[in-house]
Amino acid sequence: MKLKNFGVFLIGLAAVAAGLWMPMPAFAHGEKAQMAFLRMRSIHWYDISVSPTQTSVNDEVVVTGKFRPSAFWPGSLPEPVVSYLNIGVPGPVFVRMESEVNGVNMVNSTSFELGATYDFRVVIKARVPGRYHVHPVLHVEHAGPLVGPGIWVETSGNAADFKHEVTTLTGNVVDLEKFGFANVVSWHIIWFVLGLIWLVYWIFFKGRLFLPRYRRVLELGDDADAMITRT
Ligand SMILES: [Cu+2]
Repeated sequence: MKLKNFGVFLIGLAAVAAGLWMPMPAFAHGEKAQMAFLRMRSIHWYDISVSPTQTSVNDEVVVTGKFRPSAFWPGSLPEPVVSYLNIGVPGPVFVRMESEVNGVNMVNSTSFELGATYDFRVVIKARVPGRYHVHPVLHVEHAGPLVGPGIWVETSGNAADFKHEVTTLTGNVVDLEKFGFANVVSWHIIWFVLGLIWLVYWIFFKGRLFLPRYRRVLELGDDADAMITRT
């Protein structure tokens, strides 16, 4: 075998080997690609703990840690005057049960001072099985979400087993997964039927109002080509 042919053979072998190599799924979802001024000068997150990281549907996961709105907050970013502590996960795979900042109930929005340190604790409950990156996140009005470090949590079990019931002050037990669902369905049906009647009326009884060109063709009959002019 000539040296050149041997080289081609080696490259071919390398290509086949590369094809056999199992590609790893991409894990990142943009958090590392955030602009430097967001990562270095907005919210500093530290001592973040997510526990447990192996869980099953209906189990609670506690997210704790500290954050400090930077004293060097960028001028181009609205300050956390109205901000909301939340958990960043892909979709409603957990529900939030409790949220507190410095030991104070914080299910609502609040204001944070630049340069101060805050201690937070959020309790979430596993809803959908899967492997999720759980981040603490601070939503700042006009600035958007500022995410903290993500920690993988693996939820096992069956989504159908998820229970989310609360007892009201009057003693009623309400299933928050289905509460008001019949209302949602009936209003959808009502508006869908009304919309359909409206469409049928204007299309079939008012002479195809949505299709002006079709109406014009009908009017002109054999002379429909007259619609097309050189100008
Ligand atoms: Cu993440």
